[in-house]
Amino acid sequence: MLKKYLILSVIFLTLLRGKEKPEIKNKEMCLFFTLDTLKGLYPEFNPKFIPKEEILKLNYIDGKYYTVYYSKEMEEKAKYAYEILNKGDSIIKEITGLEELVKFNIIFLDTVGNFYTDLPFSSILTKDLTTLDITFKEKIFTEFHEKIENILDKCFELYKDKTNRFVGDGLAELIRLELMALFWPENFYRLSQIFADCFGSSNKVYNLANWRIFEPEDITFKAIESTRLAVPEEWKFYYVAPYFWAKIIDKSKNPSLIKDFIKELRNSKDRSQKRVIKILERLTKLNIKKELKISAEEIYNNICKYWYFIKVPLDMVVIWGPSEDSIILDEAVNKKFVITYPFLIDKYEVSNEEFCNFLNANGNKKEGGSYWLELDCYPEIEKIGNNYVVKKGREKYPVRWVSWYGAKAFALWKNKRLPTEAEWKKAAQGRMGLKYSFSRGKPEIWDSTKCNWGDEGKFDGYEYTAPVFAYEPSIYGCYNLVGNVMEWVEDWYGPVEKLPIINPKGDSGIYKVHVGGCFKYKKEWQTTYSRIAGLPNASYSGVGFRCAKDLPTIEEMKKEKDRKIFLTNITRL
Ligand SMILES: [Ca+2]
Ligand SMILES: [Ca+2]
Repeated sequence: MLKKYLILSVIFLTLLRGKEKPEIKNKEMCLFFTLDTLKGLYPEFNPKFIPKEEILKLNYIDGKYYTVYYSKEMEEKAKYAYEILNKGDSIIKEITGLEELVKFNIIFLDTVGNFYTDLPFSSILTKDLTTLDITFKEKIFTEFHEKIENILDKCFELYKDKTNRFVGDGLAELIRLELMALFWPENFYRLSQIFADCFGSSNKVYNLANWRIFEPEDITFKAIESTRLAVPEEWKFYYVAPYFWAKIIDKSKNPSLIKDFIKELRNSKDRSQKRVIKILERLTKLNIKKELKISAEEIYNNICKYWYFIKVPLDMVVIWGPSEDSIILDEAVNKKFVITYPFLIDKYEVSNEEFCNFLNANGNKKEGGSYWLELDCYPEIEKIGNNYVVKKGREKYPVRWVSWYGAKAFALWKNKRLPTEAEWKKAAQGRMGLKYSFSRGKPEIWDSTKCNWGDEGKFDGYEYTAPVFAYEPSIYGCYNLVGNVMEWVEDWYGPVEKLPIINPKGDSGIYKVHVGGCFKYKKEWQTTYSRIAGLPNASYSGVGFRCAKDLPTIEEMKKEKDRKIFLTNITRL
């Protein structure tokens, strides 16, 4: 999550830094200045404009800090934003020791919950980026990051030294994380997915001393698109820098290190990186140059000391389920559903190799009158003596001819579960309710080369199944949701009309559901809505599965003794 709105912040930072700041005459002007600026930057951007007379105002209690402009339907969110920003200021002061903070004069909420301030780094959601999962709360917390950057820049001109990013961005992120932990603990572990992506399989060493500022030409919308799949090197420092700060505060055993550091910096005319390192070395008695080199392995193994992060298994992704995102279970019925909780889902369909390991550990048992795997029909796995063996070359292809019972047993053995139909469809349809899981946004166009369907190998490259990692992944990073093999889900097959709208689950029937089209079927079946009924003890040549898993709750994570929210000396509200 973090990377997404950091990307937005940095785009703004870079795009706006070079621009001359127009004079703001009054608050009304400021409101329209903000939106006009956005429109100027992005001609495509067309937020819902609210007629002036319908705009309501919420003034800060002392009239000192904020005016929130909002439309009637946004009242609750406006109050929430106001409360958080107000209390957040006192925490920022506590951590930094800065008496004077850069103020927001104005906050504007548009009718879809986008959030702007009169700071030049105001966060937005553009039309191009509507597929990003940026929730209202996250937008508010982004403001803290930007606010700290503003303060450090204004008070200390820290960004003048372009190699000095670890000071400003690192501190801003550290403080932002603290605020999130306080105000939003139930979602605080969201950043975990980024850490898994960035650091989980890397032995790279990041040197924060080399972190340079972005130049405007570095940022293109194309680059943003690609960051959904791979985080560029530069972005990774946004995760390394707050870790650096947390670690040196911890190692120096000085909880007021930030305060002391800022005080020293204020008294110093030289604010170069060299000077900053010297100050930190004196205050911490640590070799800061050495501490600025942080390996991926170190951060991945130790990040949980400082924040409530979960480590996402490398073969799974997190699917976030904010309530405003809707999905369609059945195209014919066209009723919309929502999932309100986050969960984990496998990136890949379960492979022959994995299922073979399961059979070798547990045997091929009978359940519901049938074997978990129908070996008589399935030439890709065979039993030789007491062992189950995959036909050479077919290891990474999806397992098929598995009964629903077999899929369920495998999931339990892996300490996972089957996804519900709604969860699978949420993973496939994303925020925009996509028809094809290979789409990157709307409008959607069928592409016969983007998934494995029943084309007899003419276009998509595979006549039968394709390896589980074939083709480009979905917007959430899952492979072959649509196509390759259809996939068993947890639900019993029943009328979609009768399901509850929130977190639906088909809990009665005779048949189980499998979803998503397969290599045997025509293109009409290769959609995120498609569903077929199958007896749980039956197995099919075109049906496999993938697994899902619950995320740990914050209470469960608190039980792990090495986790702590870092700056525990902060006055709690
Ligand atoms: Ca094919
Ligand atoms: Ca599939």
